[in-house]
Amino acid sequence: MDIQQVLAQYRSRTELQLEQLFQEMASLEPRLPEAMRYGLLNGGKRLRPALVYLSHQLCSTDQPPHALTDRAAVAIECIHSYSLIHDDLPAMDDDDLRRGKPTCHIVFDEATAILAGDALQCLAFEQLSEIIDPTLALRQLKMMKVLARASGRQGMVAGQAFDLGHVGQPLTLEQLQAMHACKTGALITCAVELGALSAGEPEGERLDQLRRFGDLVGLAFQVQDDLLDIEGDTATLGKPQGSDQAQNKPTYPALLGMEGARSKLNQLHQEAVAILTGFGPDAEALIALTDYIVARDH
Ligand code: GRG
Repeated sequence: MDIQQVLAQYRSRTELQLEQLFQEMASLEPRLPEAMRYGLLNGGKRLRPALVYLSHQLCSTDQPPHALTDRAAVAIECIHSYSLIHDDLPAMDDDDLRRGKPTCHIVFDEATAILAGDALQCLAFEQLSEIIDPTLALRQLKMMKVLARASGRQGMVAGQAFDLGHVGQPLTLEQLQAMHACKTGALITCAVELGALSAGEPEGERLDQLRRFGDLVGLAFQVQDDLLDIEGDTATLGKPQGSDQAQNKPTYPALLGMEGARSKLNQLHQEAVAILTGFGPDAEALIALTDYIVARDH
């Protein structure tokens, strides 16, 4: 299986829908949709929508993704983009560049970037609440709840709050893991869950296994992100691996060393794939995406 090709196909499918959002969007203040569009459509690997689509495929082998799966893919990317726009703000990470381009608040201004993030968050729930077929309404309600919990005070926002509340403080491995499980992991698990729910997967052992798989991939994603950060610094700045950045920021390499972090990544990868293997041959594409996530180079 060529996972790059599969990813490209789902990336196009997602981006086509994201583009369409702005054709329908009349606004009192045109700078707002421009800033939202900039945050949403300035690149991005679209890994979370791919997880939605492939999880749907696993749970509904004989059906192509339907409108609800598309809505979930768009909704999760709206939440992800809002989080990146807000994370880059001076009050948070204060970054000037995102995906190699000036951040939203640099191109527009801080207030517009805050509002663009706010509006993207609302748009995510608007997308999921759009009635497609009355028989799907309960499924949609459940999906909105899953997305709200993953994004909010028990999920991504909680992880961000913990991170900002502990700047400069050493964290234990357990604290680091709990922070990332919320900050990045919750939305990744949510993507897997939304795909399965959009296929009508009922509560039970299979859905629990998929959630566990999502948790493992979410952590693996973060460990790889930490490793890429340090390898990037080594390549561009000539700093030795595991040097100042690794010691100042709470990261897996800072706590475990580069080799320890690689071994952690390997362990999470193997556990995640073992869960999917239990689903049989239908899990092939999701396994290929997992392999891609842990081996990605950006
Ligand atoms: C502001 C409420 C709020 C939350 C922000 C997700 C997050 C919380 C901050 C992002 C900080 C960050 C860069 C974390 C590392 C993991 C991560 C989310 C990387 C970006 O995700 P990718 O690689 O991004 O999927 P692309 O650009 O491909 O969309």
